[in-house]
Amino acid sequence: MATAVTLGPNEVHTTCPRDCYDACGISVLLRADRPPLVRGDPRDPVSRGKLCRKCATAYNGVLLDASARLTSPLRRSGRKGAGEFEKTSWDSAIGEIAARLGEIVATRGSEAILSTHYTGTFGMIGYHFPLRFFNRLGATEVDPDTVCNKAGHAALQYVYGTSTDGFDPRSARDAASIFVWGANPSASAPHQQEHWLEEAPCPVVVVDPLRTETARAADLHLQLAPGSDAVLAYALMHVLRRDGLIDRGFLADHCLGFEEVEPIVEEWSPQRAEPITEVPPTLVEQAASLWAGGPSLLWIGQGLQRQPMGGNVVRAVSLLPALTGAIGRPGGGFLYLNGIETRNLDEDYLAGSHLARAERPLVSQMDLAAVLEDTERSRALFCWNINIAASNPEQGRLKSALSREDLFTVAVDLFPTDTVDYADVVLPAAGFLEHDDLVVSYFHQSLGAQVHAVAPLGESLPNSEIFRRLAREMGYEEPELYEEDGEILARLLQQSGTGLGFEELAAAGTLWPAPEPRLQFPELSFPTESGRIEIASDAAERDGFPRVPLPVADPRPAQGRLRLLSPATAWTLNDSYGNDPLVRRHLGRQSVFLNPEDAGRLGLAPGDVAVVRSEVGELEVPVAASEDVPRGVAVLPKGRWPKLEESGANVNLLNPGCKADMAESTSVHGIEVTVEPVAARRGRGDMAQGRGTARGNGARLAPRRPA
Ligand SMILES: Nc1nc2c(c(=O)[nH]1)N[C@H]1C(S)=C(S)[C@@H](COP(=O)(O)OP(=O)(O)OC[C@H]3O[C@@H](n4cnc5c(=O)[nH]c(N)nc54)[C@H](O)[C@@H]3O)O[C@H]1N2
Ligand SMILES: Nc1nc2c(c(=O)[nH]1)N[C@H]1C(S)=C(S)[C@@H](COP(=O)(O)OP(=O)(O)OC[C@H]3O[C@@H](n4cnc5c(=O)[nH]c(N)nc54)[C@H](O)[C@@H]3O)O[C@H]1N2
Ligand code: SF4
Ligand SMILES: [Mo]
Repeated sequence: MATAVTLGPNEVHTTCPRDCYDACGISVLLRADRPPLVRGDPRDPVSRGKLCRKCATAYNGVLLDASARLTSPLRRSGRKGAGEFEKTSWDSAIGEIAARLGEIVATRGSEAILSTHYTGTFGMIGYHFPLRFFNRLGATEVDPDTVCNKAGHAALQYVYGTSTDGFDPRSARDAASIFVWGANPSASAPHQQEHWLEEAPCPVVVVDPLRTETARAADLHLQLAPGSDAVLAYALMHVLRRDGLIDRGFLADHCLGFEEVEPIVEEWSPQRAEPITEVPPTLVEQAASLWAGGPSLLWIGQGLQRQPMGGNVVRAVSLLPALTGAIGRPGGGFLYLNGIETRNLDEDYLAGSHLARAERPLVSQMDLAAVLEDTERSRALFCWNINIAASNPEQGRLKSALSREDLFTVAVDLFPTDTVDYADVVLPAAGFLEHDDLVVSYFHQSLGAQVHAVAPLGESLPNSEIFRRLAREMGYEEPELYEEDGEILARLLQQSGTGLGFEELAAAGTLWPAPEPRLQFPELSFPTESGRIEIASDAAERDGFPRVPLPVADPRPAQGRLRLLSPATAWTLNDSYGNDPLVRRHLGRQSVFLNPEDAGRLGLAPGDVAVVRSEVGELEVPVAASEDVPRGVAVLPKGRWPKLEESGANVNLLNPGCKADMAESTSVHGIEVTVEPVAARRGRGDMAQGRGTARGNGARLAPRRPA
């Protein structure tokens, strides 16, 4: 399905490649003597003419502002972390990096070089091409997904054999209900909230401890205690079983091990679950009957699995579609992420997996600070597509490890982030408006062309060109390291089977290679060991997990402690745009949101400065009271640039980097903190100026879009 895009003169159609479900179609209007105007493309079926508020601001703000960007390679001139640099040339920067890497490979081995990266760009080339270089080099890989969603991937692989072959969102037209479990599209997928969910022809059920805008707009909100999702899933299954809504034929033909969970299902009535989940049994009954009203869609959020038992939780929740046989039917299924293979793209080709001469060591992002403290283990660090000093756990410890004089650090970014401040050599990356790439949404099963609209700012270069230059300087000979972007794009489009060239794709706008909604698991064969849906899993058992997901919840925080959640806000994309002046104005001061009752009990009035303390750090921030936050929970959203805060830190200063039960993955939504008034109530005066800092008890978690 293609929507023909007819461009006006001086207009370029492109696609947003950020780590976001939406992958919006964008129009760039080139104007004489003025910066280009970057807007949602009105002809694009995803953006429908409107970008999210953060990109509408930052794409016309810092993104093309040469004074905010890195525009030339830099060498460190001050102490580590000071952010003091002098300009250098590409040749000398690349020469220095290659020399240092060569020396480390010769003396310590390539494993002493670490590569940490994530989804700064999720353009296919910008994300994958540098991996060819690191595969050839044999560097230690800092496992990217462990900072985001790896527990959920691992869990779904046990149950369904895959986590990246989700439902086709277009199949909502045939769904009896949509469950959004632990995702907040009102912030993290704004166009899916505004279009897909609002236009869904069926009831929407949201499961989230917070009353987000998504929860407000839903037909039913199950506001559960954080960390109690597995128990809630069992209570729902209990009702389905009790009311004869289970598809026993489907279970017998396509699933393994229902008999092992059935006795547990029988035990966990909504009444028994309520003291743990805090969800009233009548709401569980309503939700179960909506789910079983026909094939239904389950959106498993990435936020859901960032908790101590995140893997168990996702295994438990993912049983719902199996129990009602909602798999392989239009309008039924689950979605975690739609991977690039659903568009037939070959990840191994893109990343040059075959270039690795031996298995590369893997380190969890949760262990990065510890590994960087170890002077034997780590001699050099590459940070690209990531801003670890803002987004990784153990912010204090990480920054001291990054201060090591003998840790040769290279940062590749668009902006002078906190991470860049610790680099020995800084390489300026070109932004997505400055080069071509291919964008593959992880929600819709669509493709979009990222088309260069303006020249790279200053001397900046796309990631791919930077790593081609490095490969050359290292003297590598493999041709894959030098493949040009145009060739890669042509090859990818060939793989996609659309029959289009890059220019044709650009002209087509957002394109769905499959004209009709794809069925999830149409053959009802699953890439598990047994070929069935594994409700009970030998593989999980071998890996040291229970055979079946268990109805367990995290213990409630001890007296005086609160569970800290730090989800996305609508105004930043992870830590990106935290430096945009307009974005910062809208965000207001970094604040901790509390339920008014908790705030009162703690002796805190809105605007008071509180000390939020965890086992690894403390942060002084003003308090905002909000009924959207349940009792026992504190919310301090992610997305701030530490160095731009008065405290010099963001919420990850409080993050001890504990791992979830599976895959060494983050459990950032499982942190416990205390919140106390700052003794002298200092700062009350400043607080009055803080914009966006909510006052009174009516504060909303999400600052509203200005008119
Ligand atoms: N407390 C808390 N912490 C969290 C989370 C949370 O929920 N709570 N969420 C976690 C999650 S889900 C994630 S994914 C991580 C994300 O954390 P990060 O990956 O650090 O976040 P981003 O801001 O998406 O992007 C990183 C950097 O990539 C740069 N960049 C953009 N485009 C390019 C490019 O083309 N080339 C290069 N070289 N750089 C580019 C951006 O300028 C930015 O500085 O944060 C995690 N941290
Ligand atoms: N505006 C914006 N958009 C983004 C991002 C961003 O930073 N800003 N980040 C992007 C990235 S990298 C990712 S990974 C995605 C993530 O997007 P989402 O999958 O939506 O994840 P989060 O925003 O971390 O959290 C979603 C919800 O999980 C809830 N949650 C926390 N603990 C629990 C729990 O125990 N149980 C349940 N049921 N829910 C819980 C939180 O309250 C929150 O409302 O968004 C992407 N889109
Ligand atoms: S970040 Fe997401 S919502 Fe914003 S423009 Fe990009 S794709 Fe659209
Ligand atoms: Mo993420």
